[in-house]
Amino acid sequence: MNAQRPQPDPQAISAELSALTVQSVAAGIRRRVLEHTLRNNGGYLSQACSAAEILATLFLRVMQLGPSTAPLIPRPFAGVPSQNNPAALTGAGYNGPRAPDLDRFIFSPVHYALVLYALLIELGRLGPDALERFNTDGSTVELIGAEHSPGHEVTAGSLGQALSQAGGIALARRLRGESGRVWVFMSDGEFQEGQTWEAFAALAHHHIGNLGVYIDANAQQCDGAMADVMTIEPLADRLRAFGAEVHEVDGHDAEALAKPALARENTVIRERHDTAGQQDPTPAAIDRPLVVIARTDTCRGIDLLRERAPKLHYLRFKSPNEQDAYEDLLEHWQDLAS
Ligand SMILES: Cc1ncc(C[n+]2csc(CCOP(=O)(O)OP(=O)(O)O)c2C)c(N)n1
Repeated sequence: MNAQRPQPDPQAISAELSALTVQSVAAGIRRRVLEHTLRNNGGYLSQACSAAEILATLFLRVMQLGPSTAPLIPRPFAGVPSQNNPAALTGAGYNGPRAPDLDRFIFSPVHYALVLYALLIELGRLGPDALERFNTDGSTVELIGAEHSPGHEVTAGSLGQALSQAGGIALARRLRGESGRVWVFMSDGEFQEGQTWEAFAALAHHHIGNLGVYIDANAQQCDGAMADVMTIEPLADRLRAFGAEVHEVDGHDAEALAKPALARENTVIRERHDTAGQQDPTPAAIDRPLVVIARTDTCRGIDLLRERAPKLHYLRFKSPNEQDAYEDLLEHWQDLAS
């Protein structure tokens, strides 16, 4: 029973959390996803390699989030939301409370769910034991995340849907005069989807400036390299043509990842200041979405994966020898990190 577990010391936890850096959290994500992949003979490991710094930067440097309001061990699935099901929950509480001045996080490529859970654990927002419920019947800790899964706010298992939902949320926030922004994490495969481009057209039409998108441009998809299946390039030019402010950065460089968002925040603060006393000093002063294309490496931090490139979408060990090589890597993880 939970009541019998030794209770963690809140002071020790808060000291530990304040020492976190993007690099330490990213390394923790990769190690945790590797460990889980070994335990389950399968996992979305290359997504941890590509996205670790992006997600860590969003949570540590970019988004304004309050402390988690959700339990360390997630509640079981309580049914889909409906008028008749007041018990239904989303996993957004792990990203903090909903408040007018706080940001909202929308997680789109939900096959990356394990990477998000690992991040939440590294940040102390989710208990490590939560992964024991991963992909089991009745659990919200889904293999393919859904709106009830920790850190998730919307259901987006069919790729390319979450941006449209996030755009609606951002528009509603602007209409209410809320200063909090909406941040969306997307994969590059989603830019092969028509709905993504419809969403950008709508963002441009409604002059949505309180929304930012970070793309894990890892150049891979299920069947191999994006360029071989169906290219999305030139992505930056295409997004600019759809009215977005676009930055292309090294997706493993925390400073480069945070810079466009921090620069925009300074502009918003300046504009709020300039318009003080006038009627509508909201983030609508900036009238276009921010997009950060994070160019990433699917094998970052785990070179062993390169032996499988470009088929890296889901790692399942092909032989005991291969599994042993990854076990060995995990065993020596600390030595590699130091
Ligand atoms: C609309 C839709 N089509 C196909 C799928 C199946 N699917 C799941 S993950 C994935 C890979 C897409 O590539 P990307 O999103 O770039 O992810 P990565 O390969 O980097 O993990 C696909 C095709 C899906 N979930 N939704």
